[in-house]
Amino acid sequence: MSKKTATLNTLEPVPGTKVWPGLLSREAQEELVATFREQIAENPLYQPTMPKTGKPFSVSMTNFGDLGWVSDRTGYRYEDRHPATGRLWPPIPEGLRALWAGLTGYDAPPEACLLNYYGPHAKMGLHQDRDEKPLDAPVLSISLGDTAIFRLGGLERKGTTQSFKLASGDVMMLGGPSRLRFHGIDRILPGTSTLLEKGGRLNLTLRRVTDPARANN
Ligand code: MD6
Ligand code: FE
Repeated sequence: MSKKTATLNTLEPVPGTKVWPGLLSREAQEELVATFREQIAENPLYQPTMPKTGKPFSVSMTNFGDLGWVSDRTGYRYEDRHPATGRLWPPIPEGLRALWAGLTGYDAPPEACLLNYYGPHAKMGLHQDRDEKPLDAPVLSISLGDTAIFRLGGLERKGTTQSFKLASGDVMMLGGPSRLRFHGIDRILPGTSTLLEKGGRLNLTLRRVTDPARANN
């Protein structure tokens, strides 16, 4: 992936929440989409379901890396295989691993890269990312395609929230005191990007899942 960046402007709306608007060039975005396209036959998007209720998510998902985040009636967890194909997840694209190393400064590589696909009506409810062991590792998020309205709350579900837009090529991090902030996607703005032929939005989140300081966890 090209290292060329449109801007090195870093925004930090609250401590630990960092946004790099337009960090990925159009060329880098197209390269990522091409990589995902190549993988899609053997690593298809699937529709996960909510724990207990079995209600389908409006977002479809797949993963890259040693571990992938999955949800079904039995709960949320990380698994090394695709729930529908039974295959190991493909590796995290090199460009994304380099981005993680450059932006997080974390001393171990990411183990999971969750890919979320949003059609025109998809959204994601307010949630915390807390299925990972090392909470000192941030979660790094890359947005591709249509712009999304991202909602950022506090450390409790109730309480005040703010929202901001995430456009194609924007990179965002929840780390430090923001690592467990509630967040979600209110909606996407269809037709705001030409990156994906059929429209919609892709979001990638890179995570460290196991504690690098411990051999077996
Ligand atoms: C999304 N993002 O942008 C959903 N999680 O589609 C997330 O859930 C998220 O952007 C943890 C850290 C950053 C994120
Ligand atoms: Fe999240």
